[in-house]
Amino acid sequence: MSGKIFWSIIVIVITIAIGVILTNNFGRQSKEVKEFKIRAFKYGFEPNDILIKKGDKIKIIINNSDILHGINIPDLEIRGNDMVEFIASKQGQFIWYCNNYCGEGHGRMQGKLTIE
Ligand SMILES: [Cu+2]
Repeated sequence: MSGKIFWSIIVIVITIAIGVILTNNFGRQSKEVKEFKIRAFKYGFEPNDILIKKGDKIKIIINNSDILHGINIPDLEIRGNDMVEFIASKQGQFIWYCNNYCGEGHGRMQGKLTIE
């Protein structure tokens, strides 16, 4: 291999590596995670109303303050007991429910997620 070809390959590899690093860093900055903390209790959520924007990267931490509840958003196919993470993919209003049967008021446990 001639020296010219060798150094050309080195330059190409370094250029690609720099490109990958820059892309990853900018990607991270534009997708900052928006974090919410929700307390779940018999029989409700606090807060029970969340407003976010389409494209937001969301993390909801669920504090099950008495027994296990969790969150289930059927329209978005999102569910979890202690935490849910997702990207808000479509606009609309979505009701979330309790993810685990927790007593006679389980069916009343609701919250509303609005994606603008
Ligand atoms: Cu519950």
